[in-house]
Amino acid sequence: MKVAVLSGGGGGARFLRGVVATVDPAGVAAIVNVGDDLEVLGLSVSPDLDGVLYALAGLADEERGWGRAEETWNALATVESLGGEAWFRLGDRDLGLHLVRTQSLRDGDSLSAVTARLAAALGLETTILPATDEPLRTWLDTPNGSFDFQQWFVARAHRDPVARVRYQGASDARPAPGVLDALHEAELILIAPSNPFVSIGPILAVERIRAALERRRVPCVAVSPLIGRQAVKGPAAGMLQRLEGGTSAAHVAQCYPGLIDALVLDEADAADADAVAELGVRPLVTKTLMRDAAARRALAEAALNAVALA
Ligand code: FO1
Repeated sequence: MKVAVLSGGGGGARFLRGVVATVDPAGVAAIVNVGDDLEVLGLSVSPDLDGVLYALAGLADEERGWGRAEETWNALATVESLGGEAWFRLGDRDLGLHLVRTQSLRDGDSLSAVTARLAAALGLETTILPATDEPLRTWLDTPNGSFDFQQWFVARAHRDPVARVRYQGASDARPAPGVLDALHEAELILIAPSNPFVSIGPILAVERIRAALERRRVPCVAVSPLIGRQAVKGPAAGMLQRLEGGTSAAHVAQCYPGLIDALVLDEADAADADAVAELGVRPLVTKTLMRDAAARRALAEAALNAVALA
């Protein structure tokens, strides 16, 4: 089965593990957010692409939710002791990937080409695509100023309330090679349980990706990132409250107007199912917490079957 999955890093990457455990990984294409990308210590870092690469390769630190398992921090300690930039923590193992990516980009390769090589080197059969090869950066406007994503998220611990999200460069950004093909060839499109504003939003801000979803001939199923109207981790609930006016599953569905046919929501949010249905989106209620491999797989199966079951 051919499946295209729009994804961010943390929850999206875990969900992708469930998807590739359920269908042939070679039939899966992950279209990944690059709005969080940044340069640190002269290195090009793509946190969500790396989250997906590490998760699918079984290298991710599941507890921390980002970076690699069994990480050490010697290089960072040296950076810190020398007065270098240490707010964004790059571990020793993680650094190796950023070195390879940075060199390839400096040699003129595109982000999608480098990512394909990294995925192959990690033995992955799944296609991993940045949403775009062009610069697209998420900015948050807050009462305390405007910050790029990682300044807001990491350096300021996403404490500043967000009044507006902007996707700098999105209007000129073209989908990376392979993205539109993956969407056109897919028998099913999934939107992972990632933050709608800062993980999925930047992908949908690429006009031709949004248009491909609007004109889809196959079902598109989103998975809500909320459980009991709260985020499992991160700022999704606060952002939904401020930017959509609430944290029900219906508010999640409203983030994807005309783009989804079904929404998978948690049992704790079952009371929201009718409001989701009123939006013309089929609700599918199940357990969505991905605490282990069996739970990841069960959630992926629910999403893959959401339309068939309805
Ligand atoms: N998140 C943090 O909260 N603090 C960090 O120091 C940090 C470093 C980091 C390094 C590499 C990487 O791939 C991700 C990293 N993240 C860190 C996570 C990242 O900021 C976000 O989780 C994602 O961008 C959101 O999807």
